[in-house]
Amino acid sequence: MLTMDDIIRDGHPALRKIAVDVPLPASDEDKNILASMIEYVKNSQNPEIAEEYNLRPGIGIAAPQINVSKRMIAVHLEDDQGNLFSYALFNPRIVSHSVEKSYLTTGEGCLSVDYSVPGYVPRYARITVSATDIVGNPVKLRLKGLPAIAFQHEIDHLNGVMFYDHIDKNDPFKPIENAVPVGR
Ligand code: K3U
Ligand code: NI
Repeated sequence: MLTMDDIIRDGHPALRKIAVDVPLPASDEDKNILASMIEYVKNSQNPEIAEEYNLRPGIGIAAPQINVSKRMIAVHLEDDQGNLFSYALFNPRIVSHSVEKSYLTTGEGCLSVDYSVPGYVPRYARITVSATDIVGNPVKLRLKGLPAIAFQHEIDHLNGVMFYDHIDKNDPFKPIENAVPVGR
């Protein structure tokens, strides 16, 4: 199982690389890596397991964060209405997005960043994501709210982008135009 020892930290060059597409159908090795990623996220949200293995809680993870520069992400979270979004995906792509923006009122964190970087991170309010799931089925997701923000955070990791890259350096809490706030 993955632990925090497997997660590379800010400053590691792999976090700034563009990850490559996973050849499909996925190999058993890639499927096993992706399965271990969703397992990490689930385990990290289980207080007993998280304490026993010293896991920092997360709502998602991307393969570059475990030094695997391939396009794989896992997301496991509940939205504000209690709907579960649990996905382990190969080659996710944002195929369309709203003009309207959104941002988390609390700002964002990252398992690869051991300090807090305060500020608003502008995101698209609504996105459509195409991908392939772990058993090889095509997936198309229409997302808004926290799930949309989490997917954008994880897909950014595949492109070598960190959440703090989006924060205005001179005015981190500058109001974001045409944006809906998202709480959690
Ligand atoms: O946001 C976090 C959280 C953890 C438990 C409950 C509720 C929230 C922790 S940071 C996190 O989950 C990152 C994980 C990363 F860096 F590996 F991708 C993902 C994320 C954080 C904030 C907004 C969107 C995505
Ligand atoms: Ni992150």
